[in-house]
Amino acid sequence: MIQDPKRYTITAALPYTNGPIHIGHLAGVYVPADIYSRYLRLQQKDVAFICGSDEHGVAISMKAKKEGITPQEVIDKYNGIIKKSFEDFGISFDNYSRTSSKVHHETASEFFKKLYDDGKFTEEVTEQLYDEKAEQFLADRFVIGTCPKCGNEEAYGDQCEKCGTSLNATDLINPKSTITGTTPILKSTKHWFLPLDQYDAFLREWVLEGHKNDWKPNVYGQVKSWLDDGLKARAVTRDLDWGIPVPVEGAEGKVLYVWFDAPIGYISSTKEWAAREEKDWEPYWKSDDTKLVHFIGKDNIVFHCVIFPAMLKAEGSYILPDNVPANEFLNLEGNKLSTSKNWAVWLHEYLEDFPEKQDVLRYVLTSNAPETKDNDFTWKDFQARNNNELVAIFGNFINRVVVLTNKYYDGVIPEPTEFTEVDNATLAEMQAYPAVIGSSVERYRFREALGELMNLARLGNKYLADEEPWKVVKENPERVQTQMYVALQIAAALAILSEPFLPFTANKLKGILKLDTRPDSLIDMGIVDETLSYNDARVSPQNLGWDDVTKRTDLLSPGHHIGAAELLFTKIEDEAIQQQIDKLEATKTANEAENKAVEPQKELVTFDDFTKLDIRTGTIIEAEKMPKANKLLVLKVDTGIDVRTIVSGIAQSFKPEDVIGKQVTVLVNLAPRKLRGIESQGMILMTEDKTGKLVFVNPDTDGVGNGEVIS
Ligand code: B3M
Ligand code: ZN
Repeated sequence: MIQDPKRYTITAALPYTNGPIHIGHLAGVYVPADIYSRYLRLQQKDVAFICGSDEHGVAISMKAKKEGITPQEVIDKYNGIIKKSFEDFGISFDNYSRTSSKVHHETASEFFKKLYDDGKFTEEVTEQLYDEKAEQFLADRFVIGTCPKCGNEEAYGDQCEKCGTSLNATDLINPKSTITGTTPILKSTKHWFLPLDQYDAFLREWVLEGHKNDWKPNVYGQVKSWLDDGLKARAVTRDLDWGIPVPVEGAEGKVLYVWFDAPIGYISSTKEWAAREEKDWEPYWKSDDTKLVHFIGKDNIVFHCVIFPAMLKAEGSYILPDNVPANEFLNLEGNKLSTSKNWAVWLHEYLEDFPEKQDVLRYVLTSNAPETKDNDFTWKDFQARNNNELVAIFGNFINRVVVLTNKYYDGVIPEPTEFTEVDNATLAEMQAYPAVIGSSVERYRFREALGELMNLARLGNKYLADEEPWKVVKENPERVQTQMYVALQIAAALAILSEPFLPFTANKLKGILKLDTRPDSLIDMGIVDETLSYNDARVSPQNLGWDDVTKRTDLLSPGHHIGAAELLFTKIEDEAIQQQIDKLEATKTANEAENKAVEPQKELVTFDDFTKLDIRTGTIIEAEKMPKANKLLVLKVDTGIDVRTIVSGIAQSFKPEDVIGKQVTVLVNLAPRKLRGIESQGMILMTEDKTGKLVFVNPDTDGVGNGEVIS
């Protein structure tokens, strides 16, 4: 683990631009990466927080085929949606690029060419899967089959997402083309391979020895199992029409494998950023005093801990990641998040339903982050954490402090009188929090870190509850000056220390406390006169940093003027949550309907068998519920032959009054049978709609009378 780095390159997995992003992306990758980057900046560190859209690969081509548009149109559409979602949720990248950019095509091509010229690839003509109907080779997500390692029947040609194993398409058992559904044949084609097996010793030394104490067990364990399974050469080119053309002779129609080019996207995005900032990009990727950290989800571990490091090692001039703190998966209401099944909370939709509540989602996803195991997001928990923690603890404390300061002192920070032991102990406890929270953040334990931040708010609430300034103020107003002064320091500490986790709240709170107000606005307010220079003015220093909470007990100094009270958080009511749960229920029903298996055909009957059935048109003329039977209706049906009683199991789909007058199809020569003592003489033919609801099978021609034979 690198000690005392001079700069930090923090990368977050490049999202595929084949769809919008959801809470799983935020929880798994982007909120943790943002917390870590914001924390480092508050330590005045030199940070490059890098990301961008991953715009090549089969996933993009499949989406284009599905939507009937070009891959370029797909990536332009979703690059914009994704970029905006990150901005909306305060994910503070220093640069967000895209792998369709010129700088990336150049960077990735140069990288490939260097390895090619240095003889780091093997060139092989191999048998690859080919779809004769679609007339194209099948790789990655163009082919699906059974994973040879775990038996997952929906493994892709390059990876099994269930066990994480990286695969070559020809490893799949019973492969099927996802383009035409046909079974592919094998056809010869030339590709360039990275002989991963030659990096086994390097990877064992670098990871299994070098990072056995500082990499997360879920990451370390996966890398160890790959190495123990034995690394195989891996194709780094593909027969595809969408991607970065292979920059060597004899490679017409071939592109770089998306997982070869995408991680290089971190480098090209850094280059783009450095050019804009007039900095040199190379130290961020080539200096040994740079700390490189990759934030990813667990399905990307093999690419970031085995394949990309082998590529960097082969190229020879790059540093290696100091850590890859991959998170596990977040589930939604007990089921795996799924873009294809629309089983997700999409970020752009969340903000429509919960405007201004970005931090509530950041808070809940961090509190429930799948840091060591898969975890579940439920709307009830979302509501509980907002109401019982953010509103009741954090928001309530701030509101009381600000209301009382305005009530007792017109918003001006009071001069403290003497400090009691409790006062000093409380301030000392507050001053310990930057180190406590920082220690968790530096070990990538963001749930723990956020829990400690909330303990600081609890400290403030306890202090006020124990000191009761609202009672003391009558007899001993001098005492209350100190009590409120102490409470206000904790409020200021929360404004500073919450910024990595809850940036919108931190800004709002700094605004209420006027923590980063320019002195000129204080002069406007007449709090300090114009003769005072900024340094003399008794105003809180601007841009208070993380460590100021440890160094000072006058984050808000006497005479400083805070603003009016404003709620930081508001309660979320049951209706808003029920609406989300109903939305998911509707998605589940639609999915079930879409995936509803068609009943298999019954055994054959003869024409004679069929002619025995006497099926007629009829009309329901009376209907009532069967007493003590919640599924049955007792109907009077005019069959054209007679009016008869038929008992029908439709009471859970129809009210009696809704079926009277309805024309129906009746099997009239079904032997009568007694149901709950009532003789039923026939059967009304029904079926189910997509949602599983019962519907009548009706003759669709108007004017058909009762008793007409249906044959
Ligand atoms: N586009 C994310 C995914 O597998 C993938 C990450 C690339 S990071 C270089 O969904
Ligand atoms: Zn598997």
